[in-house]
Amino acid sequence: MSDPIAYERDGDVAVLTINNPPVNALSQAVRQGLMTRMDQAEGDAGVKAVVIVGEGRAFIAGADITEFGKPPMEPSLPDVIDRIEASPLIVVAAMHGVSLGGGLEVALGCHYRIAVPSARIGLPEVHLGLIPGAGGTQRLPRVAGVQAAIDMATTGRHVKADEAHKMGAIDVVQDGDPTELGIAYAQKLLDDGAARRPVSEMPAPEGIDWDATYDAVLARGRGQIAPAKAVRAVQASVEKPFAEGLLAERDIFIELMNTDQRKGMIHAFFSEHAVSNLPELKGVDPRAVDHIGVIGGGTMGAGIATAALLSGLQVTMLEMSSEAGEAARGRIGGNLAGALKRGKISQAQHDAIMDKALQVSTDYAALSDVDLVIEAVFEDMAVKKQVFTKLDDVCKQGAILASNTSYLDVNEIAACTKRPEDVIGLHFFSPAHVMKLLEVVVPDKTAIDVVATGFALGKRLNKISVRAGVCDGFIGNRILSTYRQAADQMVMQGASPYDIDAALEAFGFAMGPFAVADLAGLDIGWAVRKRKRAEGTMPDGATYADKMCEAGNFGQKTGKGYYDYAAGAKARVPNPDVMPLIEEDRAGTPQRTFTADDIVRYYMAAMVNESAKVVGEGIARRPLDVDMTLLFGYGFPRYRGGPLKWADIVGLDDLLGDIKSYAETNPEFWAPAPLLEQLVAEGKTFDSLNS
Ligand code: T1G
Repeated sequence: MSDPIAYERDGDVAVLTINNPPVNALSQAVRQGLMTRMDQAEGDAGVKAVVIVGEGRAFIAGADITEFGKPPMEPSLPDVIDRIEASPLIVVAAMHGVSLGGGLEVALGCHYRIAVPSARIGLPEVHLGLIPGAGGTQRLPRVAGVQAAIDMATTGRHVKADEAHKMGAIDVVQDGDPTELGIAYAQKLLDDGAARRPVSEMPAPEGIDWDATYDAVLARGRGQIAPAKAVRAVQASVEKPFAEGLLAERDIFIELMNTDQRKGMIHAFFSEHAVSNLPELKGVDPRAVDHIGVIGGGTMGAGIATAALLSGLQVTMLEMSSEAGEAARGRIGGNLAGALKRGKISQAQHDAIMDKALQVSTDYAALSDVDLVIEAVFEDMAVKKQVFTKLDDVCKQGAILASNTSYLDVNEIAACTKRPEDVIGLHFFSPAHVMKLLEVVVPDKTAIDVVATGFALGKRLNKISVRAGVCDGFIGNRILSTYRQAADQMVMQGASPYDIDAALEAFGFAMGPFAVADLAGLDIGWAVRKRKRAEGTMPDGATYADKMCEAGNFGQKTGKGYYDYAAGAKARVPNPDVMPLIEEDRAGTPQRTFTADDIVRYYMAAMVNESAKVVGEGIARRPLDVDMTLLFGYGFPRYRGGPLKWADIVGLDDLLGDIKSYAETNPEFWAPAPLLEQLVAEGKTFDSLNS
């Protein structure tokens, strides 16, 4: 590749411009280029200062993540940064876009830093299961203080230029062209006789209560270790001389580089990008979507409308009455008020949305000009078919008709229209303007440009879009149904709901399945069981879960479910009425003890087995599609990468062995997935199917 670092002179100032699209990652060529160009500047007569600037949309987005897991290539980033800092010339970083991870570390290796107002800095390594590995935890405390450094290194959050300036990480914030700003600032420093200012020579900041900080960060990480390790690295910047602090940081970095959590989080990072980049959509132009219709202004419909409005789309909300329409407008207004309060939108944007972009109507004719319509009406096939029949009559040619159904057969819905090629499923997760996951459900006759439009809409709404085939529950809810049944099996065999929740929260879930059920409402499952018993697809006889509901225990919404919420949702005191009901139902079932590890293995075996069936049947395109679904829609812990990444790490042959042993007592539920058996037989991993 051509030299990624351009070299130019402007009077006494040499300008090094990094050009490594798309985000100036610090590849080996960039690192080598910086070393070479620093030598060139120092050998160039008359040069008294150097400016380092990024071409394109970023200063530097960080180390080149594609190099992770491969043998390290010289020069290392710490060596490059030490080389920059040791230069006898004054070195200025001119920053715009993002300066993240190694990018910020390069900037901190410079003697001065100038940035445009829209620039952002950050140390996001914890999102990759790592900590900064090129001096970030040693230099940032020296310019910004310990608290700011710990906040940034443990959360990975992006910090805007003005805040970075206030904390001392950036010296000057000024609007303009980054290169010109850098040259002018360097020239001013020379004119003022400013000295070089190596950060490593600045005094170490005051210490804090490190153990208390470590414990608090560890507890917040819910099993993820990198953030807490970052605290220890910052501690080294205070308690050790700079050179020894660098070594301490490097030791922690290398320790984390070899962890399963790093493997899981890097997998999540790349999968997050790959999941919406489907090969079959390459070169397919999506249809233009500027105006959408939403039918049904309940929580889900209002959330969908909110997400669309926040992305700049015009929305026509259709409800069945003016009162319902106004209630929908109120829900959307409430959602937008939250966005306003969080600074996501300005008051002017809020008012423009509510006064212009959002229209509410009770007349289907109002949808005659929409480019795409999403129905979010009652989950009943007859109702859906009525809606789609009307849409077929009213909507213009080329309009896309989408259902937000969470499990109904979208092929059957498409078949009731004269335009099945324009029908698709867009399954949002509640609250739709907050949850990142969008399942793009593709019926048999859907046109490829309609699929492309679904993904384009998902990107515009800042969603993680996953392609799903048509089956009961698509990807996420189908797998959820299976592992929830596994949890219920364990309850019948002797594990308490409380042990199960505790074991899975220790595994990394934010909430265990029974706490989640209390949050969602136990009456939802009760209604489904009653419907299925009425249809004859479920055996008669009330279970303990039914008896809980018959007693009015619906979970948080009634103050009691599996837990008693009298002391508040955080307390989660077990409801004493539950175990006696469970013990009644257990009668006749052989009992066994479950350790926390047993619980995780049983629960995860069910999740992995069903996931393998979903991939094997083509409902999900690749294992990574299942991983991203569970990460972004079901609270699976990100540092484990997803259920199928976790399975690869723990070993598929052991998992298959577990499943076969469970199948001895329940052969139908635990029938091994053919794909899992095939991978074990071939000695392959789920990851081998992700390319
Ligand atoms: N390395 C390699 N490729 C990267 C990359 C990186 N650091 N960051 C982004 N890309 C690719 C990405 O895969 C995608 O590729 C394209 O750029 C556009 O990304 C030593 C060890 C920078 C805020 O963690 O947060 O430094 O899919 O779609 O939404 O201490 O990417 O198009 O082929 O996300 O505008 C620390 C991770 C590394 C930054 C841009 N840095 N990246 O967001 O575009 S570790 C990070 C991001 C480190 C040092 C440590 C975002 C972004 P493709 P995109 P975007």
